[in-house]
Amino acid sequence: MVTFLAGGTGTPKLLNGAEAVFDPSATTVVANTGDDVELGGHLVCPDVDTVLFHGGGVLDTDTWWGIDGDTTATHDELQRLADAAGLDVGPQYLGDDAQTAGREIAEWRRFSGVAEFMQIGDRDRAVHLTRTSLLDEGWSLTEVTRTLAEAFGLGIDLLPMSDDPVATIVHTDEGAMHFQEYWVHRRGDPEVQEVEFRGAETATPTPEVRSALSDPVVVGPSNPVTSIGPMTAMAGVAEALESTPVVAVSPFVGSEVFSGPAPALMRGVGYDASTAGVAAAYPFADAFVLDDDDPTELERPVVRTDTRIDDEIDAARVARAADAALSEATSVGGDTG
Ligand code: FO1
Ligand code: CA
Repeated sequence: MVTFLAGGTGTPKLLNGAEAVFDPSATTVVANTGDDVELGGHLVCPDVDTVLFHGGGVLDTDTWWGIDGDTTATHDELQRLADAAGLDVGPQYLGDDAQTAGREIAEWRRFSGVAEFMQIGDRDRAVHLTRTSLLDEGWSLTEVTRTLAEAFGLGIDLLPMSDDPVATIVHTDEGAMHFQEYWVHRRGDPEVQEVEFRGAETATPTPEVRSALSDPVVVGPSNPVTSIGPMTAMAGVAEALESTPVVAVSPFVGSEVFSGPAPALMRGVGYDASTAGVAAAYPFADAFVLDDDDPTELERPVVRTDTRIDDEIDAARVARAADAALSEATSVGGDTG
């Protein structure tokens, strides 16, 4: 059994070749939900959906989000109607009165659907609409995700990190904003001062997640701050990771990153934007997978390979390195119980 902790791009890229090494029927993926937003009333779970669409063989692997070849008829019409009505475009938070009962903090991830600021494909939207309707009927996000996973024919188990809402809020020189507003609307431009996981003090990992965290864990090459940070901000997660073998694949090569906003976010929360910073962010990791060209020396066991992942062959190579690192982790640090 093995459990992957996944954000939106790095870990799904690793999963794209991991089945050559890790049996899918013995693999669980815990996906970050701190990036989730309610857009026009529909709950969008980008990191869950990237793994869902990947496992279903329909992910757009040019962008690593959304469904390959999806149309955008509804999205385009929403833009046209907003333009015709002379309405403001861009993210607009909805206030308290728009909240769904019991989903506190919703205002921080709840955006108007007028000229929606994220591009939502038509088939993608069907997932959000189904998810939201089932939640409204009282299903948990875990149950909804299991049902969607069946519909997409996933070979692995896919779990949202929590059934409770957590919103990743980026505090910047231009004010506090939701991660999606910072990343999609503002293209990571404002200067990051602090990152907050709103709701994480009261959110709990589900029993399914707690059980998955008793297996050996691979932290994929995801963003330590916004992909893994929301998970470890919940009570009990860091402790669970301390008592199981954990391997982390660095998303950095020294101080370079293959893609995404990790450097600015790492610096913003006070870590070095480097592999050394990743090691500091992951005190629970027993071993690391680092790139051949990464000069970083760590005090924990390291397995080196070429960590650039462009295709399934690359992914399988990094997965083999993670498997080798797990053997090291099991012998040095992790308690297999
Ligand atoms: N990323 C973008 O850069 N632009 C978009 O318009 C966009 C839309 C979108 C819709 C659904 C979805 O699941 C993801 C989407 N993403 C988009 C990706 C997402 O913003 C982030 O890359 C992840 O949250 C990072 O993990
Ligand atoms: Ca450990």
